[in-house]
Amino acid sequence: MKLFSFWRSLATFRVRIALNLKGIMPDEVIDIDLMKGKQREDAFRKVNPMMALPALIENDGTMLFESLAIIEYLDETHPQPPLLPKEPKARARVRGLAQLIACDTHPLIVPRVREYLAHEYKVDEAGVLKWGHHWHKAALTSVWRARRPERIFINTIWRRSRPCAASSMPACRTMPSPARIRCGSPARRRRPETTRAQPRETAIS
Ligand SMILES: N[C@@H](CCC(=O)N[C@@H](CS)C(=O)NCC(=O)O)C(=O)O
Repeated sequence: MKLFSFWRSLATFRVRIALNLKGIMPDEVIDIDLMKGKQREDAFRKVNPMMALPALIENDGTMLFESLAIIEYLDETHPQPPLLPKEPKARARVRGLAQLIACDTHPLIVPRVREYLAHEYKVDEAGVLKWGHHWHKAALTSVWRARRPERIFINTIWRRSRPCAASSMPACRTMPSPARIRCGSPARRRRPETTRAQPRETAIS
């Protein structure tokens, strides 16, 4: 099994998490440098015509792309431990939460979209960053509001991504904290703009 990957690829992280949970180690991990546009080279276009990561080639040569499709394939071929709950409503909820990120949010902030905004519409770097933060925040706020059984898990993730001067992921510093959402008084709790760490660069694609 070969996995086409890049450290900055959010969609590849989805697959890497599933591989890890299943205890599957790909025979080869091939780096496709998104920052150098390697995803658009002929060799990779033959693997994924959409020119996006992740992609996976099975031992018989079958080429797979789209993170959720790959994750479903891994779950079907390696059923233990299962990635979805048994009960149909719970399964639909988990799929809904996954699609909220993978289908409704992430596609808005991938390199090809950010580059299109910059080149075709002449949006400057700060504008592109603002675009990314807007969609990340909208998605994470929706996931937070949709939480129910997943509450403990999301709480943990959220706490780790609370504003923190030491954070290496600037995008996380601008997320609303659960406390702000709960008490519904963002203005009172927010530090003045000038004292907050300013975002530099989004760390993921
Ligand atoms: N819906 C796809 C998204 C794939 C995607 O856009 N991946 C990003 C990296 S996270 C990419 O390779 N983008 C290349 C580009 O935008 O040029 C999936 O979930 O696999």
